[in-house]
Amino acid sequence: MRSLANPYVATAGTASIAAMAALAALLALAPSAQASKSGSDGSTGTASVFMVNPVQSSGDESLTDNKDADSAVPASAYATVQLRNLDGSGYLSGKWANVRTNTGPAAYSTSNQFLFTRHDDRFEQVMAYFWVNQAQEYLQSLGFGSSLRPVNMHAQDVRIDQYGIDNSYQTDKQDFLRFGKGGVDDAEDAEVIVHEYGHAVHASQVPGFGTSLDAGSIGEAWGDYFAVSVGLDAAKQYGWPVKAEEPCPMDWDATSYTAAPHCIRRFDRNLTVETRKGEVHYDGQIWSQALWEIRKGYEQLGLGTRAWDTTLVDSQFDYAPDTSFGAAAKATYLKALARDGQAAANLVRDRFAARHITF
Ligand SMILES: [Ca+2]
Ligand SMILES: [Ca+2]
Ligand SMILES: [Ca+2]
Ligand SMILES: [Zn+2]
Repeated sequence: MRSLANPYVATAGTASIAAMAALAALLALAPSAQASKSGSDGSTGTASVFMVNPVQSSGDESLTDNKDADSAVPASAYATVQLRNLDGSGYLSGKWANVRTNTGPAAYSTSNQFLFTRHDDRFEQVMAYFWVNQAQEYLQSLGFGSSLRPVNMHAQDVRIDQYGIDNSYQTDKQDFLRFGKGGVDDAEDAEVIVHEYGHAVHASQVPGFGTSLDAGSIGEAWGDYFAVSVGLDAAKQYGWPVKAEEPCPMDWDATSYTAAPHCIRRFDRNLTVETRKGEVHYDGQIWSQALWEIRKGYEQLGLGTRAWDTTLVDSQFDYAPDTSFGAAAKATYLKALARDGQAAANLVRDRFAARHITF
């Protein structure tokens, strides 16, 4: 194994990753005890995660998966973070996320210490727990579940799976998110995790959402936008670097299938309803560009991105399961008018109109 500087904590500066992994493995061997050491009630823990993803935090577009090798990603791509809302069982389950695995052992720690690197399958379990919790905390910080209606405010089931192809998905019927391992393991990129969580958000707001081409496209667009927004908010919260383009979802997962700069999709392709292809991910870029430009407009109006995200999420309650672009844009306009005033509403109308979405 190539020797790397320790990415975790200052007090363990001389330990190798191999030694840390061995320690972590020992900690995982005692499934009878209850987690109790960190936090008065065992609800908090310590974890190693990517700062959204290694490409976004480093700006290094030349990083590649290299068959899941630890050496493919510098130690500086990891941050040590607090895990919150754990249930005290020692597993990665808690108030807002329950992580299960069909590949490798379930992460377990009697002291809620989850310090793994990417080659260890438990790293993706940790990423999934941290980022699902982070996304729910973000929604709650906007008022959802207190001053506003709750949004997917329950323990979301998540599976890490040896799913063969490079795909992850959310299924409404069984209500779990599933992350595969094609190319870069999907759950190594927070923007993949939060994108999928975005589908669960829509499903919780409007049961059965996504039955028309437009609604399906809105679902993909929202997932991409939400992934970027939650990641940027987390970067601000924790002081993490953002060295890649902001409107770029899944910079790390996309190294397997895009040329640099690696973005699975973009918010600046100037697509309109006339240039759509009838495929929800592609056509979603029509909608996500409007969402991104409205975000920028809210900043210019002095309202800020959090106000826009609040308005956007609140408006989504009003989208029909088979909505058209026009009807959803109108619902968003009306919510912006009610919450943020005429200038904000005009901005919403204009940015959708620029994509040829009118009402
Ligand atoms: Ca991995
Ligand atoms: Ca992948
Ligand atoms: Ca990104
Ligand atoms: Zn999707």
